[in-house]
Amino acid sequence: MKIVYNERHAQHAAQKEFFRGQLVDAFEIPARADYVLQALQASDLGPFVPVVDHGRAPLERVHAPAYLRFIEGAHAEWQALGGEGEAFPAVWPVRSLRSDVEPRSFAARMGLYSMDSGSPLTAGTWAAAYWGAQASLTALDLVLAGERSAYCLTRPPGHHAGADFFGGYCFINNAAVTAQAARDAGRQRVAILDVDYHHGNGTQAIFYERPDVFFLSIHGDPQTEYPFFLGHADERGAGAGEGFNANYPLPAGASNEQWFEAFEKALVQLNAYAPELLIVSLGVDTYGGDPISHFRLDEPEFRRMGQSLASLQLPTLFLQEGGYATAAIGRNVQAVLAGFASTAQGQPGV
Ligand code: SP5
Ligand code: ZN
Repeated sequence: MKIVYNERHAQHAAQKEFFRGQLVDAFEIPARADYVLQALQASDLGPFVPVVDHGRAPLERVHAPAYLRFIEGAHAEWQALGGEGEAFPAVWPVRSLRSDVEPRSFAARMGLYSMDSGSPLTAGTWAAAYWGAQASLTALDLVLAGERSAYCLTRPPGHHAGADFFGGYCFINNAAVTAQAARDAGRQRVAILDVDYHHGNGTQAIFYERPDVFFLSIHGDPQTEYPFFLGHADERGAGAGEGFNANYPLPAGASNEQWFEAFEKALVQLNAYAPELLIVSLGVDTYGGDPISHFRLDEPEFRRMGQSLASLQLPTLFLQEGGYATAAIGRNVQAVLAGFASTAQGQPGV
């Protein structure tokens, strides 16, 4: 399986994040990708393919240009105001407040363009996120050119980022950018399967009213789990997109049996849609040892996940999302990819 690695990921290196009103050590750190890189280099997966710059246009097909400009310049603005270290938002235009006017205040724009205070914005955030999207687009190119699958090793992750806001450690929504690029390249139906522990609220919202990109997600119940405000089972799409969004929220602490029961239902739905491309938002924070999540998957389950995905017989693009048990992420990602790669083409689908 060809692998595209965002070598610039470490430019996004936050020290701290807010949690319960305190600054705690950041969870979404460069070592995450370093461990995956080591595991994949030591495996017989690969080869690694260099990143190709596709420019800004594919990002602007999903994200508001004003939002992208803001992210690009935000840390410099923060520094010019005397800010030190990473920048955090502290005020948001909720409900009766206006979000249609962009204030001049930097603090106000940080809130306008974000959903939480847990996503530190650093000097290198734009570069890491921009090149992460480029790495994702490069991996997409491989699959569009006929590769059975490709994996993009990147951070920061993407699935919480909306058309015009960051949050949940995410700034550019790589799954959405690649799904739109696949549509623009002529693929008629694209499915995005999000297996990260957290609901991919950004991806869901971007395609919620569209039938051409089917979003399916298995995640911790938003009643108790981040991102809290989206990801319920009754969110099935709207307008022309009605029926093309599927959420499988599971209680925190759900068993592996519960997880695979939901996963297999999602695969049946996905298969019935007959997409021309499958994009997997591959978070491995479903691992039992993850420090911020509450499912219980382990190496055999990650392998089984990859095998089941291969049985769909679809061109498949894997994009790295979450996973915070730093030392185990490499092993867990490798198990998914190896499970996929070891499952021969031509086996019956689900
Ligand atoms: C892409 C992704 O997985 N984003 C997850 C964002 C989660 N944000 C909330 C983090 C809460 C941290 N909780 C710390 C618990 C320490 N015991
Ligand atoms: Zn997650």
